Amino acid sequence: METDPLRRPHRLHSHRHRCSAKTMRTKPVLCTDPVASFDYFTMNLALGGKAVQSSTYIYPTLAAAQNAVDGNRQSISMLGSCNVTNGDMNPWWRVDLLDVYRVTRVSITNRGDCCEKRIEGIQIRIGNSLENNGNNNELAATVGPIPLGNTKTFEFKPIKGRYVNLFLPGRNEFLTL
Ligand SMILES: [Ca+2]
Repeated sequence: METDPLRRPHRLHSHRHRCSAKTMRTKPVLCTDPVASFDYFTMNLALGGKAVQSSTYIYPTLAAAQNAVDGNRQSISMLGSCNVTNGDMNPWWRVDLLDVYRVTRVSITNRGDCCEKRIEGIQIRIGNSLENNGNNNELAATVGPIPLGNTKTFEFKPIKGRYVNLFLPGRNEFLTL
């Protein structure tokens, strides 16, 4: 198995996850909301990453970008564990994994209280560039329908990168995870 010379598993183990070891072995992508994993150890790289977004809805705490990687999959937006942008054109959300990894899957939990179609068309983009806020990085997958409050995992060939973007091009939308 090819390994990534840039990986730092010890640092990851020290602060990156709240999942128990048992949970990580048996349900590697069910520990939190959006999850990025890579193919040597399966772990939740997104948890503990630093998230930002194109804008934040009027309730800055309830709608904060970091809520999408807080380890809590509560999908009722008003309970404060989802991110929400304003309804701008081309909204985006990005998590900085704080190091470069070979990312092989991303799991996304849709909002559970309304508006299930808002998530459709989101592009998962991964790479090391911050050009266009990271939205020009390699396209890993495009999100289709996800039922209210459900989680879908997207698997793809390994893509090396530090940034994982969820980018919704071409329409005015509230981007919520
Ligand atoms: Ca959350």
